[in-house]
Amino acid sequence: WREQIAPGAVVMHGFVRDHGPELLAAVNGVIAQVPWRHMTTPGGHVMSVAMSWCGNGWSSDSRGYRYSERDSRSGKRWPPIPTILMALADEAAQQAGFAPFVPDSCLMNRYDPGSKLSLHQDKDEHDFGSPIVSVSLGLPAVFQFGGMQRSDRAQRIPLAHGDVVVWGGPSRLCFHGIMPIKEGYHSLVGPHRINITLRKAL
Ligand code: MD5
Ligand code: FE
Repeated sequence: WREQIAPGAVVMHGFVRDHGPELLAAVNGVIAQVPWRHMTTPGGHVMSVAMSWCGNGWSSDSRGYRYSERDSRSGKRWPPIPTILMALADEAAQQAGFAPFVPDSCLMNRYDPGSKLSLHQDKDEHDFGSPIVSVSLGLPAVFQFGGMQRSDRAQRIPLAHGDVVVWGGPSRLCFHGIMPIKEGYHSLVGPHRINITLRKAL
C-alpha cells in the first residue's frame, strides 16, 4: 500500500518486494567495479555506513561533498546505472505523482548491524526540483524524518525489505537519518540493510 507521510513524500510499501534477486544482482554488478567503502566526512569522522555508487559518483573529503562523472584516481567514468534501477526510479516517481524521472546518479548504502546515518539534509544535488527515489533491501530500519530545522521533532518510520520511498516537493530538503540497525539476518541479503537512492545530481 501507499502512504503519504508529508507533502511530496510517499512510502510505497513492498513496491519491489518481488524483485529482490534482480536488484541484488544489479547492486553486486556495481560493487564488483566500485567496492564498498567507508567514507570520511568533511568533519573527519569515518562513516559506519559503507557506500558504493554508479552514474555520477559521490565523494567526500576535507573540502566537502561532491558529485562527479569520473573516478578522479583512474580518470574513468563510474559504471552506468543498471537499467532495472532506471526503470524502477521512473515508475515509482510517476506513481507518486511526479513527472517522468531520469536519474543521473545512484548511491548505494550498506548498513551492518549497529550502522546508522545521523540526521542530515541532502543538498549537494544541483536540482532540488527532482525527487529522490529510495529503495530498501534486507534488514529492516527505522527512518527518522524531521523538518527543515535540525531541531524539528522527527517522525519514526519503519522501512522493510522491498519498500520504496519517493522524496519530492517540500520534503526533498527535510532532515532525515537512519537509527542504528538491529542485529539480524535476511534470507536474501544476509546480515545487512542495503539502501539504493536514485537522484538527479548534476
Ligand atoms: C538511507 N539514505 O536509507 C537513506 C535513504 C542518503 C540517505 O539519506 O543520503 O544516502 S534516502 C532518504 C531521503 C532522501 C532525501 C530526502 C529525504 C530523505 N527526506 O526529506 O527525508 O540510506
Ligand atoms: Fe540523505
